[in-house]
Parts: sequence; structure tokens; C-alpha cells
Amino acid sequence: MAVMNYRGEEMRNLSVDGARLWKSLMDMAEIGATPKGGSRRLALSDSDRQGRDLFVRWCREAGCSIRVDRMGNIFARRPGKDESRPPVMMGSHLDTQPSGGKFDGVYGVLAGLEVIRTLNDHGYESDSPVELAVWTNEEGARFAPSMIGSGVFAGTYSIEKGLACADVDGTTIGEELRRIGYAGDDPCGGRPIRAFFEAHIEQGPILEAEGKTIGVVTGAQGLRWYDVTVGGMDSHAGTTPMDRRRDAMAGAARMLVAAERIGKTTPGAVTTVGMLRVVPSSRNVVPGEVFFTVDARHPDGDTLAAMDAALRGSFAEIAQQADLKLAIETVTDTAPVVFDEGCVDAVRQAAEGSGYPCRDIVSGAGHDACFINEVAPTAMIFVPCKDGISHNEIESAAPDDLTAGCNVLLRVVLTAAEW
Ligand code: HGY
Ligand code: MN
Ligand code: MN
Repeated sequence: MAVMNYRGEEMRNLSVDGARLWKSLMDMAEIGATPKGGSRRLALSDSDRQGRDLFVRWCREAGCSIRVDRMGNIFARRPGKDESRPPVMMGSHLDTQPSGGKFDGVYGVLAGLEVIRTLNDHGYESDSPVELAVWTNEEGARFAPSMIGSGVFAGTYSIEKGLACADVDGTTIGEELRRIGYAGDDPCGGRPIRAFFEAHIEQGPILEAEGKTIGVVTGAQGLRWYDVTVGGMDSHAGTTPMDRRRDAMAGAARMLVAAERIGKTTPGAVTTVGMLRVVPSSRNVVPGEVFFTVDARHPDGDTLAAMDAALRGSFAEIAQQADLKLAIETVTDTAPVVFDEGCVDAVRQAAEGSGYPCRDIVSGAGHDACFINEVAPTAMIFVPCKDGISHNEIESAAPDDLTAGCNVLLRVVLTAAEW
């Protein structure tokens, strides 16, 4: 079906302004810029607030109205001919890892802004309203679990749980939302969304290695996050014989090796220990307590469950042999996701119709789209990133690829807005 603007131009033959998109990305990257060229905008920090404020200003300049819900999720709305229709939504996140890159999350947000700016340039009024979302705390680097803003919106987590999430200093999401001025009044979720599309860098090596410009994301692998505490006994490093120690560090070290072994010996799996804290952390005290995290992922739910059993069994055996206490808390447990066939097909047709080399792909990373998929027909659009590197200051993507992904986003939004 042709999608014509007031000048009779077929909207889907138009292109976004790639230079304007790139400039927005670089302007946003100046907020929380790190020495090696990355970004540090931890969720609800002052730099996250600055990024949010810049986003809100740009959206208002583009004629959008702004709403903020109780989880601090921001929604910029471009009106449609029929305001009673559920909106077609785009979006992603502005928060970053502590030493993150300039494109993870930000690309999906600013590609959505570029789509809105392009619709404005061509005076195109869609039947359905179009909304652009910024989801709170996608990364989970400061507050766990990750994707908490979209998770509450989708009803996976309660608003009480969401607002009570605390960082290592005990500061909660609720307190920080109030401090930075993003404690909105709108209920979080519970309203119809016609379709949700998230553009994102792949954060892996496949598209680049195969020379593909667009990843048609059919789903995402499952993931589980664990908080593990190993309890031993503080004792003197010089006077405590080796056979009389309850060394929490030595026990935790064997558990870390076991976690890596499970990742390496389970085809298609990944396991990561990303955080480690030692108490009392003194060079001449045998550690009495060690805290560490495990991130375990697999595309198949049953295999992920088997990995869970293997991790728990290995850790328990190590603790028992070394006379150590063990506590394992599951912080996140999200099953593998399959996106909406109609939305995935719209992405594939938009990519093929635009002449971009594309392939189906399952996301190795978690995304807000994984939760929004619970409450709205959802799909994602991937573009390559250099050497597949992400969650690293050197994260990089080619302007032409970013423009191509944004053109696909424009075309699927135009299609869905007429559904
Ligand atoms: O952890 C993830 O997969 C995402 O980058 N938050
Ligand atoms: Mn992301
Ligand atoms: Mn990320």
C-alpha cells in the first residue's frame, strides 16, 4: 500500500538525513564523554539527567508532546490524524555502562528522533500517533535488574519493586528519579501500543563478518543474573596454617573457574563474572567474605535451566568441600524471546525493499524490546558495529549503516502507522 505525503511523494522512497542523525549522536556523546571516546551516563546520574534533558528539548523542538511515567520512562508523542488509535512506538535507552560506547541504546533513541524529524520535513501526517520512548535503567549497571523501566511497563515487575531497586550505596531508583526531576505522574504501562520497534547496534560480530547491513531480529536469548555470596572466616595471613583456613577468596576463585567451564562446555552458552567484592580486602587477612555476580545466557530455555542447575551444583560442592557458607540469589530470569512475526516481516520487507543486504538474527544481548514484546507486537532492527565490540569505550559504527537502519525504522513505522 502506497504511503503518500501531501506532495504525493511515496514516503517509503524517502531517506532520513544521515548527517543530522550522526550529529545528534555526536552531540549526545559529549554528555558523559570518557577519555577513550566512550560514554558514561549511569542510570539516573547527573549525566543521565543531562542526556534526558537534551532529548526532551530536541523532541519539543520537533513538535512532540512529552510525558514521563512513574518509572521515569519518557514518551515523546507526535500526533496522528486519529488520536484515538494506539501509538506506533520506537525507542531504546540513554543510560550506559560505566565505560560504555556512543551507540548502545542511544542509536535507537536518536534514530527514532530522526524518523520524527523526517516525517516533519515531509509534512507527513500518519493515521496513528507515533511515540518515541526512553526506557529507564536498561543497562542494569547501577541498579539491578536491567531493563527495569520497560520491565515495569510490561508488568513483569511491580512499580514498588522498580522504585525500590537500590544501587551499592543503597540509593533507590525512586529517590534518584525525584532528585533528577524525572519522577513522572503517569502510570507505568497499562495502555495499548500498536507496535514497538527498537533499532540497535548488534553488539556482536555476525553482521559485519557476513557483510550484512541490516539484522532482522527474530528474538533474543534468555538470560539469568545471580548474586553470589561466599562466607568463610577472616584470619591472619601469616599465622593461619593452610589446612585451618576458611578462605572465601580461594573458594570463590574455584567457583569462577566453574562458571567459565560451564559457559565453555555448553554449546551456544555464555557465562560472565562481571563484579567481585572482597571483605575485608586487606592484603594480610584471609578473606572472610566474597561477593560476585554471574551473567548466564543461552538461546534455549531448557539449556539455560540446565546451566542453572550446573552452576548451583558446582558452587555447592566447592563450598561444602571448603567448609564455606554459600548464598545464591537469582536477580534476573528472562526466558528466550520470539518477536512478533508481523513486525519481523515488516522489518524484513523494509530492509529488502530498500536494497539493504540483510539476514535474520537472534539477539545475544537483552533489550527493552524483550519486555515490551510482552504487551505489544514488537521487533528490532540491528546494524553492524566495528569488530562486534560493545560495552566498551571503543564501540564504533559506520554512519552509512546507522542511516540504513534508520531508513528501515522509518519505513516500518510508516507501515505500522497505517495498520
Ligand atoms: O546486558 C545486556 O544484554 C544489555 O546490554 N543490557
Ligand atoms: Mn542496549
Ligand atoms: Mn548495553
